[in-house]
Amino acid sequence: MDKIYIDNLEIFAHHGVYEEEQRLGQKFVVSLVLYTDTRKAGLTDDLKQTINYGEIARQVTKLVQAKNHQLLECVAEEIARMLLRVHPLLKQVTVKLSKPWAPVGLPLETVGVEITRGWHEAYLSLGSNLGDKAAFLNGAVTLLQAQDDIVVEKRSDWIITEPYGVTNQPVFLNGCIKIRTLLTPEELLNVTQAIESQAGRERLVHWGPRTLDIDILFYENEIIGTERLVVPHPEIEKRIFVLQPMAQIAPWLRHPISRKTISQLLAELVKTDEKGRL
Ligand code: A4P
Ligand code: MG
Repeated sequence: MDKIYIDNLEIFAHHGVYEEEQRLGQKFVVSLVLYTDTRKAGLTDDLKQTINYGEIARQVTKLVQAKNHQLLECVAEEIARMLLRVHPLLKQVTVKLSKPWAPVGLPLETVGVEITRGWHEAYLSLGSNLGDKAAFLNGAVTLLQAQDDIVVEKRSDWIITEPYGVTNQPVFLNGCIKIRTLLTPEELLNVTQAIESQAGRERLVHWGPRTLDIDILFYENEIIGTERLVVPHPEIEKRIFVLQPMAQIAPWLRHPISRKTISQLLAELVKTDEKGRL
């Protein structure tokens, strides 16, 4: 991806663990790598098509001086988050923050932290088979959208589906959404589980009836297998109630393990189902 640089922006501010650092203040030096597509700006010579580095430098200065923190890590995280949220053309940012006057008492040149943060694309599946199902699904979208670090970009139709797994339960309303998020996969799971709880979800029966179920289907092309989180969701290729709505919003998306597209997975599942019924 293209990059825009800001090197060694000096800011006088009051961060640090020591009381003197908070009281007297010191010099901080910020360098940024702004990852963005500069192609349009390059062809049109139009400032509106790109990120204005003057504006960014002023925003960063204001932010660094607005509040006192103990840790450079915290200041760097705030800078990255603010820039990614304010500038839609910014996909990713590297923030390097150093303290040339750090009170370490030894002859070092500088100390600092460097972090890279960015927007991540993810797909979620939503399901409900109790109460006002549409209201639960719509409510989940509204709550996700209300999160500072999540943008809902696409939504499938809500479709009525027959229960899978435990079959003697009411029909489901299912759908999928595409989001963009600054959260890590685990943080995203914390948010989706909090929204499930808000919808009065009780985990009584595995695969049993529920007011709201939110599963993380894909998070970029990441393959995750921890005790709490398996991504891509391991049941995607077996579930028509996931593949049908996914085919509406991302038919070309490739499963990172099988490398098959959603359309392919759906066609294969429909075929196996038909064979099963013969
Ligand atoms: N977990 C691991 N990976 C993930 C992930 N990618 N996304 C863990 C979300 N959670 C993940 O989930 C149990 C644990 O899975 C979580 O604590 C999390 O740490 P749960 O939602 O508490 O339990 P559950 O929903 O009963 O089990 P599970 O396996 O999530 O079931 P599913 O996969 O959600 O399936 N039929 C139709 N037609 N439509 C449906 O929506 N849903 C289910 C439930 C069954 N049949 C259905 C439908
Ligand atoms: Mg679930």
